[in-house]
Amino acid sequence: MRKPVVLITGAGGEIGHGLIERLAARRERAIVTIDLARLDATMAPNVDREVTGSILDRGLLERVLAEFEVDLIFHLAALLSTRSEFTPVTAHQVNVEGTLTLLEFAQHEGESHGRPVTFVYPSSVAAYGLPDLETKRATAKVKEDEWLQPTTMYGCNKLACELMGRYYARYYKQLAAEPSSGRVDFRAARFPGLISAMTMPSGGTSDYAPEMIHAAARGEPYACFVRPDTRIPFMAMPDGIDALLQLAAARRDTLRRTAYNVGAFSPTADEIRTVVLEAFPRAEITWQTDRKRQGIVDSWPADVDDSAARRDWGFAPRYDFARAFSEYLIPMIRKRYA
Ligand code: AKB
Repeated sequence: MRKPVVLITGAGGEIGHGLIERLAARRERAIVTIDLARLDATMAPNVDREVTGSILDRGLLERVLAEFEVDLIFHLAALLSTRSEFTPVTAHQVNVEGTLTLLEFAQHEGESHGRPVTFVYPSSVAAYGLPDLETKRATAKVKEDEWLQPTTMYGCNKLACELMGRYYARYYKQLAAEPSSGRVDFRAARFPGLISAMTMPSGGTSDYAPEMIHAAARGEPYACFVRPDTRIPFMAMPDGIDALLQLAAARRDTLRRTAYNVGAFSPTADEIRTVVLEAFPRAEITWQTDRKRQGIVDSWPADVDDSAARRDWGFAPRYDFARAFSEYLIPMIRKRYA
């Protein structure tokens, strides 16, 4: 009998780091990972099988299918927003075709063991696209079904994957020819910018916040690539991991949507600079706006309405802006660079 396992793609990235640590501590399922690169030495011992390769490699996925009974997937592999603008075709291949390949894999896996596979997908606020700053300022908290006109390739990819997931879930039963044929229990959380004390993101547009904090802690100058008044939602990484685990564990019949907003705090870049300077008074943080990256964050909402996630699966972030800095980011980052 094959034992149920959890499969994590893009496991070596920022979210994978925290997620593997938490899943390994729970010891509920064996952990199988897929990433293009080897996991770093601190993570590898927490994993039962580390597969090195691409999610676009169907042969590789077939070998995983043959060997393991995957009943839970965290599909984290993706190219982030700034990087996707430089290589939009590759972004589509990795972000959309990769997800489609994995949804098919999940469908086959579900058929082979007769139960739906829970497929947890980190979507993004990049799925939204507000037309101009005036509209952004007039829109306090965006709801899931509003302003879904993304302006970036990454945003288009995230929205496309949410819709493909919904298709594979056959969630809207009236549209499905055979309602019971859905073998993929797809669940997506639309994440804001995530800030981790332990790892640095790469290729994202919300990266200015973590970059500013880590540079200050390392005693390096930092030129912020967005205007001081730029406001988008953020979340501390531990709350992001909690959200994924809670969403994965939620009872299917309590979920009224396939994609949920999740948010925590929504400071301007200047407010972030102020708290960073309070913690690291010698930090040198200047402003050097990058027109393209500014355009991307200007199209993202200033904040999100996450009441559906709170109501349906009990989402409740532990860290607001003040606590994220005073109880998580500053102490952990100080320790990291000490
Ligand atoms: C990015 O900046 O691309 C990501 C995101 C908000 O999805 N951090």
